[in-house]
Amino acid sequence: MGRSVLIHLLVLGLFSFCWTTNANSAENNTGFGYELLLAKLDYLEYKLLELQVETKEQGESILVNQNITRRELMGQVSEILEQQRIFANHEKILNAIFELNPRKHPADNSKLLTAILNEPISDVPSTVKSCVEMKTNKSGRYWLTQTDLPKLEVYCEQTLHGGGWIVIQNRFNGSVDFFRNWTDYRNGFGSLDGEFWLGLEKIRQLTSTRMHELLIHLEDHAGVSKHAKYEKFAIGDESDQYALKTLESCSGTLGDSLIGHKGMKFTTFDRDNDEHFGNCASLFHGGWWYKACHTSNLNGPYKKGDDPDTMTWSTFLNKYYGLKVSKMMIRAI
Ligand SMILES: [Ca+2]
Repeated sequence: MGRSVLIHLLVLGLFSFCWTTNANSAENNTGFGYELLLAKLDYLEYKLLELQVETKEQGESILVNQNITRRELMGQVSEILEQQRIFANHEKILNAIFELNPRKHPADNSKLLTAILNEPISDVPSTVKSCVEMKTNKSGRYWLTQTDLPKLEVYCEQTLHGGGWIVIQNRFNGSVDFFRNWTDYRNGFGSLDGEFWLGLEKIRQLTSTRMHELLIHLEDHAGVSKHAKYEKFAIGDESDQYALKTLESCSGTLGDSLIGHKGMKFTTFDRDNDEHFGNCASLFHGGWWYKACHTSNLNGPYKKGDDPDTMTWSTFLNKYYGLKVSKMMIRAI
């Protein structure tokens, strides 16, 4: 705010200086006095530009450091807009004076400044230690910076079921193909802003460094939503084929269609770790902790119908049924 006050003083000084000089300008629009006026105008204009650029650089620096909340960012933007408004007034004064002797017009500088100020601010996700400990209920993308883990971008679900959830799987319109190979399921695929699978390696890192609970949120095509919550959830590492090693205490309205998969390794069409003589991922077109083969298939084909070869959870309606929405989330405990 100190900068705003300085800008006000500069503009007021300019205005008063111009006012006293205007009285003599009609008969004296050349010579040393007028040149002095132009020099001062140039100086003031330069200082305003300098302040605007400095403000923008400070804003960018804060973004790079990622230590700013969105609310604080909007405060910075408001300050820039206020300074832009002040500069617009300054430009009006300059225009009025230069009508006397248009040796130089400030329009070019003004255009430059407008271009700088209108430059879009990149949508950089904020940095948080965990979805649970953050102080906002705004769901979205965030960078997790846990001391014992590499920096990781995740989607935090902050409204459903009390919030604080890291979404590990999200499906709602079938736009992303989930019939993928081992590498894709290990590394993750899709977009955090849309449908996605976070990736087995990231899920392993998260659940092996801190205990997590698991929440399954499902909706059918009639708009009915149900959920299941497991108090403890963890998977093994890649040498263990990301086995579903911890799954405890199911509650909620969905029924438990995952417990039969506990202890099973993950299977994709190019890596058969299931107990079936064939490959369950090839038979049911997904990637899952298949046994021989499944009671749930949330990475299966996105389609309607009474069919185990769908995105399904058998205890939702006590039959295999293609669902509309599937969201799998974990939360640190
Ligand atoms: Ca098999």
